[in-house]
Formats: sequence, C-alpha cells, structure tokens
Amino acid sequence: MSRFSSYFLMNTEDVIDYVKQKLAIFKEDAELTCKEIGDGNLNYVFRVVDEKYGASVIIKQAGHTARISDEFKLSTDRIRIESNVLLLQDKLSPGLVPTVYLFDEVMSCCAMEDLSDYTIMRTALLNHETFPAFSDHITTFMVNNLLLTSDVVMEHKAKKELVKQYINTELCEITEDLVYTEPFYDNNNRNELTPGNEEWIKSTIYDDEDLKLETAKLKFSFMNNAQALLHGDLHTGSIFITKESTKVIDPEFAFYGPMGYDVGNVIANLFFAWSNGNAHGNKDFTDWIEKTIEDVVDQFKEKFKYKWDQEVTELTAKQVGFKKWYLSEVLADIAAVAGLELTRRIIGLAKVKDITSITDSDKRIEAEQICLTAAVRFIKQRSQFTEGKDFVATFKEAEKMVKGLKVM
Ligand code: SR1
Ligand code: MG
Repeated sequence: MSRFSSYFLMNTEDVIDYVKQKLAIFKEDAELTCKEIGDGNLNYVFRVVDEKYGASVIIKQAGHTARISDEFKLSTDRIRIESNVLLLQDKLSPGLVPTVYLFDEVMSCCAMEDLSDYTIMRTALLNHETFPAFSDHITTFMVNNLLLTSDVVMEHKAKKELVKQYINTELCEITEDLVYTEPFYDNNNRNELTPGNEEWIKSTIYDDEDLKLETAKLKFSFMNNAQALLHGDLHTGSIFITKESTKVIDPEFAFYGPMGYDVGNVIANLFFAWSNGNAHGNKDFTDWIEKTIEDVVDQFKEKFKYKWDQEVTELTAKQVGFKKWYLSEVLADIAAVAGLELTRRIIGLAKVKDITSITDSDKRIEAEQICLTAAVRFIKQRSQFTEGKDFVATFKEAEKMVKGLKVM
C-alpha cells in the first residue's frame, strides 16, 4: 500500500517521494531537491527541481487550518476547487493560468506548472516595475471567465450544476467576515489599526452609519448573486507576471458570485501599488498605474460588450437595453468592491505589503487615509463610476483632500 493512500501534511522529503511515485515528469536518475516556497495565507507550496536535468514542478497542499493561523479551520476541499477552476479557466482563457498536471483528492494536493521565470506581481510592483501587457491580459482573463460562466451564455441547468460544484462555504465565510463585516464593526476584535490613525479611522469608517448600510447591502449581494464563477481573490499576490506574459494563480476562493468582485479587487490592488509609488515619490510609476487602472476598466467594458454580442445565448438577455443595464450593474459592483478591498486591507488583519512596507509613519498614515477616503466614495457613490478615468479622478481628489487637511 502506498504511504500516500491516507492524508497527512507532507514535508519536503515526503514531497520528493510523492512526485517520484505520482508523476512522470522526472527521469529515473533525476537529482531532486525540494523547498517550501509558499508565502500565501492558507496553503503549503513546494517547488521540486531536478538539479541534474532542470525539470521542475509545484506541489500545493492544503492543511486543515490556514497556514497563517489555526483560528481558521478549513476544508481541504479547496484544493479540488482550485484544481478544477484552473482546468476550466485554461479552456476559457487559454495561456493565462498555469497547467495543472494532477489533482489528488486523498492527499488534498495538486501538481502544477512551475512558473519560476515569473515574479509575483505584488513583489514586482513593490520594485516599481511596469507591465505594458497586463491590462490586456487581465481583462481577457476576467471577461472570458466571468461572462462565459454566467447565465447570459451558459445553458441554465449546466450553470446551476457549476454553482453546486463550486459551493465554497468556508472560504466564502472568510471573505464575508474579513471583507464585508469586520472592517466596519471589528466584531471579532481582529482589526489592526496603524498607530496614529485610530481616531481618523473611527470617525471615517466605524462611525459612518450610511457607509455601514451600503456595505450590508453589498454583503448580501455577495452571498446571493450567483452571477459568474469568480476567481474570488484576484489581488496582485495571485498573479505571476513577466513583461510578456501573465498567469493567474490561486483560485481557491472561487465560487459563484457577483462579477464585479474580481475586477474590483484588481483595481484596488493597483491603487495599493500607486500608494506605494506615491509614498516613494516615483511619478513615472504612479502615472503608469493610473493609465493601467483606466485601461483595465475601459478594456474590460469593451471586451465584455464584444464578447456579449458574440456569445449571448439567452433570449431575454438579447432584449434591447439589457446589455447596457447589466454592464452598469457590474460597473457599480466593481467600484463598491474596490472600496471594500481598499478598506479591509488597511483596517483588517490581512494586510498588503504595498502599505505595510511604507516605513515613514506619516507617509503610511497619509497613504491609508487616501485609500480610505477614496474607498468610502467608491462604496457610497458606486453607480457613478462608469469609466476608468472616474476611478482615477476620485483617487486623486482623495489625495488632494487628505494632503489639504494636513496643511490646515
Ligand atoms: C485567512 S485568509 C486571509 C486572506 O488571505 C487570502 O489571500 C484572502 O485574501 C483572505 O481574505
Ligand atoms: Mg491566495
């Protein structure tokens, strides 16, 4: 009987044995080494390399709790979701995700293409690198995966089958708590406010009852609007990138939810990169980020409309005016989710390095206040964001307001 016929959490030695038994990637006389390279919040990621011939593979394994904290008890089923979603996304948007070689239900792990020629996008953005092809790649990824898994295109019974397959109870609960609830209520006492910014955050976020009403509406839309199969955690740490190529990874939070969730996450995380560039006075970089944010929104709209006309199958969705209405709802969700992501990464426990690595305390507080000022507008005035430039203009106004307040 194989020692991999019942689940245990593997170490690097186990992983070497595992790939020898389970995969046909390596030669008989390969000299395998293995390192745990994960830096995400949930899983263990091993890179196995044949030092003799150069072949390599990634093994990703889920534990029964989150890697960052035992407080989060999680089903290992998330690896099934991740593997299946990657396989589906590879069909819907070829070339934009890593190839999956194997999914192992018993060991709750999967084997996939090693992308070590790529850099995690957040790391590259922290070095203020720019990626001219990014907006084109990410908008193709989002339009194809979102529109083609929706009721607008799919036969409705087949779509409902997918909704069932991708019920993702525990990971959705993390998002419901960390994105939609705790940043506004601190109900689990897990928020972490930057010293010196507490009073401002209290009056701008915790005490704003109108804001909390809007976020309550958005939470119930997140839980009930099974619009499309989302990636579910599409931040710049879930993207591997080079100048020429983009690969989206880590869809373990995937489930059927509102399309704007993915696009809003991309936008918010680009604003975090902007904030880092701004704190370091790198105008060329912030100019590129502004242009990229505009392009992501505008290219998403254009590709969405084009794909809609090509692919729509549903009779009632062809009704004149419906496409325009549908897209306007998605755009409002994009703005709202951008606001929610900006808020939760600053107030909640899962932070982003773009902000935490700003060592000058005044500059960090300023960056946080700019993000949160824009976030409140994105949430409350969400139906007013119809073009890329609206997003950037609001952020720049927020910057002026926060800097103006400091002068007074
Ligand atoms: C406990 S998990 C915290 C965060 O990490 C993931 O990447 C998701 O963004 C989640 O909200
Ligand atoms: Mg992740």
